[in-house]
Amino acid sequence: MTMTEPTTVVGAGVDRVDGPLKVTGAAAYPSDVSYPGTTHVALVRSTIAAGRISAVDTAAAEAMPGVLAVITHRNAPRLADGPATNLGPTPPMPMQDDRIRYHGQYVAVVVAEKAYQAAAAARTVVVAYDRTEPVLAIDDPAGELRENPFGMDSDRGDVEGGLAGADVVHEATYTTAANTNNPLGLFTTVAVWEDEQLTVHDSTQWTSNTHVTLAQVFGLPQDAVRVYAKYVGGGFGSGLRVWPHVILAVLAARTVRRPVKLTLTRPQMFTGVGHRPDTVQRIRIGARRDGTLLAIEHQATQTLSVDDENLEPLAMASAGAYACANVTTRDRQRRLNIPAPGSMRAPGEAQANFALESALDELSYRLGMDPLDLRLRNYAEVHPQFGLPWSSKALRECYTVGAQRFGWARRDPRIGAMRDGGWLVGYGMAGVTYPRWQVPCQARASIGRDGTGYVRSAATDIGTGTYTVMQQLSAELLGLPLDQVRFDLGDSDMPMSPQAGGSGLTGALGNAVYAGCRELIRKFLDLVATDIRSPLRGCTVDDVAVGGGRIYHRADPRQGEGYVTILDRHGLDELTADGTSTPPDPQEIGMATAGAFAAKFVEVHVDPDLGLLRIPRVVSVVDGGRILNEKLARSQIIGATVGGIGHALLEETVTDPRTGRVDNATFGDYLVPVNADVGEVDVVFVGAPDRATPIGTKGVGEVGLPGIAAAVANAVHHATGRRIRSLPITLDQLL
Ligand code: MCN
Ligand code: MOS
Repeated sequence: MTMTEPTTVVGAGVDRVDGPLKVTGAAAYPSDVSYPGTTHVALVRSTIAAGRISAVDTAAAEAMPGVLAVITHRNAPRLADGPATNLGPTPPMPMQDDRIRYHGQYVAVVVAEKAYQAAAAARTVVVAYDRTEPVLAIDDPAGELRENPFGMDSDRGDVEGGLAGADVVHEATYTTAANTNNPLGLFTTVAVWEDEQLTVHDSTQWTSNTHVTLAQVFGLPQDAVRVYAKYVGGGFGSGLRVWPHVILAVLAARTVRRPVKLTLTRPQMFTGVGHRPDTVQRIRIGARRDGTLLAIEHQATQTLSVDDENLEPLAMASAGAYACANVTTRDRQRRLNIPAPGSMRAPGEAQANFALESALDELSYRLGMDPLDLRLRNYAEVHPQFGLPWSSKALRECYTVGAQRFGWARRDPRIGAMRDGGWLVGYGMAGVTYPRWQVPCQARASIGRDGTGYVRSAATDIGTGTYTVMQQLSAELLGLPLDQVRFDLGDSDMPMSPQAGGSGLTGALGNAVYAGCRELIRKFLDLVATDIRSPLRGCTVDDVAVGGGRIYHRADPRQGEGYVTILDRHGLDELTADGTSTPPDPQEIGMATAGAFAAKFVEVHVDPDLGLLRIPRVVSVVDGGRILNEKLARSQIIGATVGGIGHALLEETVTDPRTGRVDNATFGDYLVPVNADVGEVDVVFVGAPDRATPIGTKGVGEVGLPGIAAAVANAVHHATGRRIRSLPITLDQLL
């Protein structure tokens, strides 16, 4: 049983299996879940960014109609800290003391019969503060500066020596604004206590972690907690951590001994579930006249919240991208009185790629060289840090196919030389080397007497298509038609799964499904190992293939029998097997485990009189290894391209420099791209199955985003001669 037997299903762009449930409203998102007697929660947030609570008056709120409880730091129980995860520690537990760390921190919880009663009562809670001066700016020395917070700073060769020997040195500072994830589905937690048994429905990207965290925080045995996340209305990284509101919902339910539903408001989504931190990045880059890179230095500072940690390596990206002998990367975090930053689609990569790929473009002009040629000149044939061959890399093909589809050869390199009527036309490009994220995962596979397969894992589908691609993969691996396999997820009682994050779920889960299905077939073969009635007796799993509901000899497909026949003969209702996947070890396999690669080409039109900027077309060519579902993977790249356009032109979370309040925490004020902002988006997949794991996939959930901002900025320079080094690129910068 190997992956060298492709069926027509896998790879095909089959429609989402959960599509009909979603469009008919039958799919229950956490906000759709309702238990009899559900009560509702409203949250009160601090109106200062730093200081202490000096007094709280909840009397009026407690007297309001329908109010069941008001919880503040004064009556909240002390909670244990959550666990450290592979993304860092759980955010600090809420309402454990009187300290205010940021504007928008939860200071009171109102529980009432009805949502409107809770909301009305929340407005009457009076909180008095002893305010201190908040630290709010990334360059404010009053904020603690953490050096090398991820332990990932790197030094290769001798950067100063490389720069000294370079014919051309480019040095510049790039800045990127804070952005807010803003999934459409407002995060909701439904919590129910029955005796000492806790059930939670949550908008999370990581069911297993919410499960473990709630057990630890509330001091419960693991089997006393069950977490569901069957449908999640998007996350883009904001559902990777167990945020304070989840803890407060559970606490509220325990306090009133009734089911509780808590749905964040849109403004609360700006302060309570993370955001992409703003950055300042310094790049020094030097090259020989022929374009050979001699040195790259990348120093990045990003913001961080008080008492929190956020794993977001930035500069590190520059160490693995190009063949360059001398590279230094430095990451720093400045602690401020701001809501906690967290992962947002392509965390770190999005910001770092903007700096590096802009710097390369600037260098190309200094060298008088085509920007694409400069990238190709410094192509990393082997992993530049580890010296190992890549498990797969088709970045060269991304560049050449992209250039061809885009018509890069038509580009007149002179600035401002291309026009469309009154509009200046610019062509820009960028490359992306995306890191691989793979962590252990488990799945369970069964085949029943009715001949259907059932595969499951505690994973989540946040809108990506996990249900669909895992059903496709299970069908292929079990040799069953697509509609005879069910894949289920989003339940912490199922085998442990990692986060839908780091573009890593498909690989981790897919390989766990592979292991589970293979183990299941082995179990069938075990059953018939000495069965003289079975044509499969004595076969190992490597001797056989599957298809049409049967296991058969690889060498002679006529020799075989159906799952149902075997189960019948042995009087079994079903067989079940577990599978685990673990990340491949580069040393063991002798390869650098590659993530996705991509080349982005962008055309911009700029109206020099009005400062208007339009993006009529984007070409993204992506190497994602084996693509499980062409349609869904394409949607991933299109969606991320839209996110990239937001990053480039529109999105900016504005914090008031005096109060620390997020000033634009609504969809009216926080701009995201709409249909009219997005032109033609051409997506192509190239490459071959990745060699590091049996299923051969690489992640594609994020790679569509980085590179867009740099390609836009580079195109703007080509069109106008203006070099914009800060995101978002706004109209005023173009006038
Ligand atoms: N896929 C595929 N073939 C591959 C890899 C992926 O067909 N070789 C498709 C599948 O449909 C799969 C999807 O792409 O479900 C994403 O797979 P993967 O790259 O493994 O990413 P994850 O499953 O880990 O999903 C998380 C990723 C991240 S990190 C963010 S952020 C993000 C993203 O996915 N958030 C999203 N895409 C999103 N899409 C939607 N609709 N909503 C979000 O919040
Ligand atoms: Mo993605 S930001 O890793 O959920």
